[in-house]
Amino acid sequence: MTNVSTVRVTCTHDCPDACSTLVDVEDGQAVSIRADERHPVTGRHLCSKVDRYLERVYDPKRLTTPLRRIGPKGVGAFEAITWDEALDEIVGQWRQIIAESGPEAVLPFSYLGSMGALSAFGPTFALFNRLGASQLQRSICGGQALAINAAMGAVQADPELIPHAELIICWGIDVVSTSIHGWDLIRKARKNGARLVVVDPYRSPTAKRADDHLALRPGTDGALALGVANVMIDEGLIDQAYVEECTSGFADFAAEVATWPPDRVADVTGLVAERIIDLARSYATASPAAIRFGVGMQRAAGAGMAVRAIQCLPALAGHWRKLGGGIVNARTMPMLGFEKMWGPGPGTSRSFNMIQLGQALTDPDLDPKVRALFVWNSNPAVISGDQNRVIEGLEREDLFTVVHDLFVTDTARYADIVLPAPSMIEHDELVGSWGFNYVSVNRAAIEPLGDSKPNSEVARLLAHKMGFDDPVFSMSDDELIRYCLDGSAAETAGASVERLETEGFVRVEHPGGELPFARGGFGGSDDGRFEFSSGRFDAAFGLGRLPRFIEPAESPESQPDLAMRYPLRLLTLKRPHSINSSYGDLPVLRGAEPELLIEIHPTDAAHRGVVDGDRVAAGNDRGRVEGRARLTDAVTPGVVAVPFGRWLDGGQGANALTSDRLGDIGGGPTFCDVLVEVAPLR
Ligand SMILES: Nc1nc2c(c(=O)[nH]1)N[C@H]1C(S)=C(S)[C@@H](COP(=O)(O)OP(=O)(O)OC[C@H]3O[C@@H](n4cnc5c(=O)[nH]c(N)nc54)[C@H](O)[C@@H]3O)O[C@H]1N2
Ligand SMILES: Nc1nc2c(c(=O)[nH]1)N[C@H]1C(S)=C(S)[C@@H](COP(=O)(O)OP(=O)(O)OC[C@H]3O[C@@H](n4cnc5c(=O)[nH]c(N)nc54)[C@H](O)[C@@H]3O)O[C@H]1N2
Ligand SMILES: [Mo]
Repeated sequence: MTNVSTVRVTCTHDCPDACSTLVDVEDGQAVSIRADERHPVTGRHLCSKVDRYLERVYDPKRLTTPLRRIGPKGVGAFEAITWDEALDEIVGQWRQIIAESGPEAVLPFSYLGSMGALSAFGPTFALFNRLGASQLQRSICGGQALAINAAMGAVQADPELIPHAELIICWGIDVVSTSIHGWDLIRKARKNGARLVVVDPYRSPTAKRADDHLALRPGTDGALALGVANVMIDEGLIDQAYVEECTSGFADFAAEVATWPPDRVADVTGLVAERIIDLARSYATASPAAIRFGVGMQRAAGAGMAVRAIQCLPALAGHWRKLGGGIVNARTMPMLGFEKMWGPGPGTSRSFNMIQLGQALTDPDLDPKVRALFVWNSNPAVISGDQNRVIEGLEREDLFTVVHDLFVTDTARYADIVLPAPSMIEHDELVGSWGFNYVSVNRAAIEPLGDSKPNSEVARLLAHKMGFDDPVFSMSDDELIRYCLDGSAAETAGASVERLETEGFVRVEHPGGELPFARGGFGGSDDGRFEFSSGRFDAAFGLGRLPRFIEPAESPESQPDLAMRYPLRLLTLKRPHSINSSYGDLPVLRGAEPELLIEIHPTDAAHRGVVDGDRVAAGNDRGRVEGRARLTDAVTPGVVAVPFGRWLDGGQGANALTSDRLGDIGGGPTFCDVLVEVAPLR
């Protein structure tokens, strides 16, 4: 008789939706994965990637044993070894490096390959804290808004209320591709009569479906937001009572905003003045309007200030008074209490921004040099800024690199030791979300493939080999889940272990309820007023009290000399059929996009003698990417789009073109604030 069961697993991909899935298992083998319809956000369908997730689980290239490098770095020649051999080698190397150079010569590197609490923020942090290793600043993804919200209190309402909105602005977010269940909510709103406006330099799948698409120049969102405020104030379209009762600093803000009339905004953004005026009028008069701003707009030098300016708009219009109004987003991850797992706290203040890994590995003046790199949950050879510098660092013969992953990624090719990791259906996990108000506990649906071990287990094994006996290293995954939740904000909000065990997922109340700011209640100020002018903001970021426009770091306006050689603005775009680089080598993505396509406007192509389908290279002083030209008006003249997240077997991807320059706030990236030139390859 076959043994059949169904196990509920919350998706741990780095995605706002955090879907609830049902995995059918026969005799220890997962045979299908489908949506758990009970979950209000997941509803009836999964995304195009997770629909085919079992292909990822059982892909023939999945790692099943630890590996040791036997060829030159980057080639990807390895031999299988046992866990004991791998752990001995790692601990032996670390001990020697620490004895010679001190523990800061060790650098942990991770992001959200799995966003489970144990995998992403678990005992691995305690391990490196205990070692006294260098710290990593993890601000590559929306670091700007994260920092502002940390300093000023989160300015957001429950995204599940979107269907109540009359107007929705998707601002630098491609919901159709990156949060398909967020799109379901927008579709509901549109059925109720809502209009959708998309602010995006690219005609994304979301923009294609919008009532109105404002294709502004990359990195000019701050100017657009100030322009919208200008028109609203000028035309008397603000909610006077809300401004008086629930905000402060309006007069100073109005004075700053007065310097941004539509004509000036048009000059900076490339939009026509009338459309800016229209946007302001429809935004102000909708009852209410919701803004969903994305991570996509947080990749330019002034993106932090743009977020700050956007946050001013609902306060001006009083949209916070009504269900579905304001800025919609949610974040339950920080409610899970994972800091408890971090043990003694950092042993050093030396810290590197993950966007600048290339510098950290190649800077000749660093003392001590980074001599050991431990990578889990991330693929820095593809996802970090200035790829060529990252590769130069990874190629160093005197760098001891360990990579823990499910596959031999482009980063793992440079590793001395590779460790096999399980997929999300193979281990227990506590999962929050960065888009909706849910928390869940996963139980393994199948045994880990081969000898693969979850991140938490690898941390325990390495800690024990190092002789560390902190209690956190003796807790099983189940104990860690209970330990995290105990006394956490998630538990207080209803997500007890007992409920999670029986119900699978629990909706936690949005902080502040359905109308968090209807009468003030903003976190950053003592009196709960929204601060148009803010001493706290200035104290936190040193950028003054008011929002203002910070221009792109690389643009024809800000760097005319550079633009003589590299006149085109670059967008690096995520793929619908991948999650960052995680499906980079799988048929799901390769089938959908057999080739790397470089999208260019027909006018720019004609100037360069490029016709559709030509082999071309996009390049600048940092590097170049080769692909096939796709002539399209999805980009405006002067803009080029390159896909992000493919593996190129050690070749170069979108980040060969990007810089590792940090943006204005929170150490965020500037990956769409880049100049390039495109030339035919003949
Ligand atoms: N299918 C899929 N889903 C994903 C991911 C994935 O890789 N694939 N990644 C996940 C992750 S980690 C994240 S952070 C989210 C990100 O999801 P989103 O927030 O949607 O971000 P992106 O898809 O990076 O970019 C969205 C849009 O921003 C635009 N954009 C670029 N620069 C600017 C600018 O200066 N101003 C404005 N207004 N728009 C700009 C781009 O043209 C793009 O269409 O998606 C998550 N979901
Ligand atoms: N140019 C440019 N660069 C970008 C972006 C962009 O839009 N343009 N987007 C940025 C953003 S928003 C983000 S979030 C980052 C994403 O950067 P990363 O978080 O590094 O994302 P991935 O490339 O998906 O790499 C995650 C890796 O973790 C592995 N993994 C999955 N589960 C586990 C597990 O349980 N254990 C271990 N050990 N490994 C696991 C996966 O197989 C995969 O190889 O990239 C950033 N870089
Ligand atoms: Mo991200």
